[in-house]
Amino acid sequence: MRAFLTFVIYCWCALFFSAVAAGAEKNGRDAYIASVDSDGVQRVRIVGGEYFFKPSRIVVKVNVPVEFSVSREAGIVPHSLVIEAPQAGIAVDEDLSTEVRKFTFNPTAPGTYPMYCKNKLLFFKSHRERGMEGILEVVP
Ligand SMILES: [Cu+2]
Repeated sequence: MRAFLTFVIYCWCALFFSAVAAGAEKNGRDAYIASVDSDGVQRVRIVGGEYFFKPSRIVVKVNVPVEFSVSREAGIVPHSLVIEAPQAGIAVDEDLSTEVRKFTFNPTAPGTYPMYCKNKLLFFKSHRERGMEGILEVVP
């Protein structure tokens, strides 16, 4: 009985701290502010998984080319990365692979644009609803 109680308390603590960590991530503490490389490109590495993007908040400069290197964690669940911001010349819709894929775009207007995974398994919440979303912030 005592061992069982210890186990229950341990589980509670583990749950509590993982919830706190998830909350911190949602608040954008893992923001990544891109720097411009010597060849004039802002490079950003993004990893997706159940159910997050890392980093979940990305800050890039306007009118400077951006190169995203994206992949997903190992596992059977498929993921994607979507950013629809035609007003800023951004149209990203990529399926994520465990191998890193690169693509570039040029953000043409400052603003805050959502990025998310469009995947959803029938009858279940979408990955976006489960927290697989983030923010791309384009700054002057
Ligand atoms: Cu997903």
